[in-house]
Amino acid sequence: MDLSFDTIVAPITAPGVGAIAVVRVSGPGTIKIAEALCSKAKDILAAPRSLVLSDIVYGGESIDSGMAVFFKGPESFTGEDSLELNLHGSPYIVARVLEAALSAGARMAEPGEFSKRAYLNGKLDLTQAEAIADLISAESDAQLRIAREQLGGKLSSALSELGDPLRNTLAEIEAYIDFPEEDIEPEKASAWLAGIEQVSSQIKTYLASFAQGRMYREGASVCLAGFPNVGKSSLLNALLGEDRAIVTEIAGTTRDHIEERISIDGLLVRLWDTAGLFDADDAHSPELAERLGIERSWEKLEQADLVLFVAGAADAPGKNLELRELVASKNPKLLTLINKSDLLSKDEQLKLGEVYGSCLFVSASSGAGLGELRSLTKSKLLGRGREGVLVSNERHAQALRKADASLASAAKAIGESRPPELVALDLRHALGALDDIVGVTDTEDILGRIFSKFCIGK
Ligand SMILES: Nc1nc2c(ncn2[C@@H]2O[C@H](COP(=O)(O)OP(=O)(O)OP(=O)(O)O)[C@@H](O)[C@H]2O)c(=O)[nH]1
Ligand SMILES: [Mg+2]
Repeated sequence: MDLSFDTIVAPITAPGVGAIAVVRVSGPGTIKIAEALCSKAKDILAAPRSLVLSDIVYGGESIDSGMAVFFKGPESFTGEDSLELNLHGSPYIVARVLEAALSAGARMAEPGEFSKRAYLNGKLDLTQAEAIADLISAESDAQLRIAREQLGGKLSSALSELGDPLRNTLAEIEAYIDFPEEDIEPEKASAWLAGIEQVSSQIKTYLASFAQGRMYREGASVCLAGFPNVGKSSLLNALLGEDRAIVTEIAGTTRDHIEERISIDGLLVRLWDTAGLFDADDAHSPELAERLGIERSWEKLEQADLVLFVAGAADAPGKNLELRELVASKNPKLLTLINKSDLLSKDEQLKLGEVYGSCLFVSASSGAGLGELRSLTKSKLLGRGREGVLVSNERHAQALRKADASLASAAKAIGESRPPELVALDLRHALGALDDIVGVTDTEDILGRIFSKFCIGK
């Protein structure tokens, strides 16, 4: 890959007015740009990694004064010479400084281009670069924790360990290919098979963590569903702590679904309130908008990681039980809530609890049971909690699936005593898929896809 880069520039702080704004320059022309822009260029360049107060000059006049710092490559984020200018936080000053840098030979950086250079210069592997993007967009403790672990290299080191036994097996198989007159001893073949199966089972363990990892990284989706008027919107408001959804005593109040984000003990949850599901026997006949809303409710509840099926405490359970069965047939990950528990005595709750089986009594009005609802929701979503390496990114999961498919094919080839060349080919494919997770060697396409999701300046 061609590593001769040009010099790029971009603001690395958010746009808008602020106390300071930072503009970063990176590439082989950095020194020239520092000399063109900074009145104190000599001092700045003589003392890398130190802040030096300097005027920023353009067109013969000073346009700002700020703290400049020079990073001599490879001791910089990108691995190449870089300059960071801490300016007064005015979008106008930033625009002028960018103009000055462009006229001194830089070009505007693409989104994620600084990180892409850091990757191409070996400062970060791909999972770490992705972790930076995740870190910046984190909205919950769980997202932050998982991104920091990945940035620290936890995933990369687990994956490189995973490939080691395969590399050994491959070397042994290749030795047989080089000396085709020797027969493959049956013990050898079964040792290879055992090694491959061990790696495959580790890959499966990592893949099994993906359902949980995805929820940590992207948040989980939870759908409130049930008949009209049971208090779904009231529960959304109660969990959110604000009057977001309209609540009335009229059945069919919610038409279009509403999505709100809440944090449950550090886990980001996208909570969906939906239109009450239509009851075919009800005299109430929904109009078109309501019917369309109901169709969407079914779609949403099928997609959710968890359905909170809501029944009203004062309603007859028969129809609710039927509806719950139907909902469970679309999405079996379900928790039954009996809302409006404030209308029932303890005895009545006990009796109703027996009818519904496993369920939780809550009251959107009084707040009863909501704490338990939060903790049950989290444990239903995440199971036993997390341990070990967690795969949280779809790209990584896809590569692991690909590697495992190649291992299955290698194992099959050994089992059928196929030529060792075929086994070696499968193993190379598996190793290639694992390597792609931490660093691709030549695929601009993959790099483009990863880094274009970054923001400008990262
Ligand atoms: N007593 C009592 N009333 C409640 C409770 N929760 C909701 N309600 C009332 O039940 C009625 C319906 O509440 P909503 O939250 O609009 O019900 P919904 O399930 O969203 O209804 P649709 O949007 O029509 O499907 C309103 O009059 C609420 O005040 C509760 O916990 N206790
Ligand atoms: Mg509603």
